[in-house]
Amino acid sequence: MKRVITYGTYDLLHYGHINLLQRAKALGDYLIVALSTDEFNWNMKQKKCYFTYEERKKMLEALRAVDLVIPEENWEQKRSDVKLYQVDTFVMGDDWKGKFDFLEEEGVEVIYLPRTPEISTTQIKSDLSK
Ligand code: C2G
Repeated sequence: MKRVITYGTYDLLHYGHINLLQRAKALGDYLIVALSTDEFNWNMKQKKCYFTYEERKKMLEALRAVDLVIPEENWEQKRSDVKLYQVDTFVMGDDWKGKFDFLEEEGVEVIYLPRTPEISTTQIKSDLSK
């Protein structure tokens, strides 16, 4: 069983997120999403989510592509996560290209997938505020 992991905030879930998750799942058999907690988002990413962690987790768990959702609480946990969950492949959108190549030292395949153009949570918020 090939295990894939990806990380993110996934606020205001949209088709760009879905495209990423479906491509990530297609790279293996089991997809784990490490979902940024509200505290991590606010303290480390200065992101104020519209939906709480529990609400964002519930939406991801409803997706056929997603097998497990775990909390992302800090930047450092990736190295231990890939060991703990016996991950074969780490996937992120290519806005993160190069940032997580160190995980190859843990024997993990690191893949950056092209982002879906023209959609983002920030764009949605901006459009709705007009
Ligand atoms: N994404 C995408 N296309 C978009 C928007 C997002 O492919 N139009 C991808 C991002 O590249 C990321 C995932 O969807 O891989 C989740 O995006 P965010 O929720 O914005 O995640 P981010 O805030 O980048 O958090 O430790 C890593 C961080 O937690 C990543």
